[in-house]
Amino acid sequence: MIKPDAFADGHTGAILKMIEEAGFTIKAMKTVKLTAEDAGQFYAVHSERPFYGELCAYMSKGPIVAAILEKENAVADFRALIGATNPDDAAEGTIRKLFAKSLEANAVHGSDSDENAAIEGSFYFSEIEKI
Ligand code: IDP
Repeated sequence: MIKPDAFADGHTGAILKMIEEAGFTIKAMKTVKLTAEDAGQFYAVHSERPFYGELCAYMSKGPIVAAILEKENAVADFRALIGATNPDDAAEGTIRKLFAKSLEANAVHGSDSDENAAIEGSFYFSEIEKI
C-alpha cells in the first residue's frame, strides 16, 4: 500500500517507478479510501498493540493505493526496498527514507510473509482482478 500522506503529497508515481525499477511486476492495483473499520480489519493482527487505534484512524484519513506485486523473493526484497519501519532508521535510498514523514506516516506498507501477502491481496482484490 501507498499510505495516505505519500499519496496526498503526490509521491505515488515516484514510488511506483522505484518499485518497477527494482524488478517488481504490478499484478493488481487501485486507489481506495478505507473506513476505520476497514483498516481495523486489515490490521487485525495488530489489534493488541497500543498504536492500533491511531493506525486505523491514520490509514482511513485519505485515499491510498493498494497493489499486488510479484517478484522472486518478493517479501524480503520489498522490505529491503522500503526500509525500516521508523524512517529515522531507514537506509539511504529506501522508499521510507525518501518519502516517509514519521513512524505513522511512513509512506508504504509491505506484507511480512507470503502467507500474509495472499491474505492482504485478497482483502483488496477479487480473483479476476489478480492478473
Ligand atoms: P511494518 O509496516 O514495517 O511491517 P509493523 O510493525 O507491521 O511495521 O507496524 C505497522 C505500522 O504501524 C507501521 O508501518 C507504522 O506505520 C505503525 N507503527 C508501528 N509501530 C508504531 C508505534 O510504535 N507507534 C505508532 N505507529 C506505529
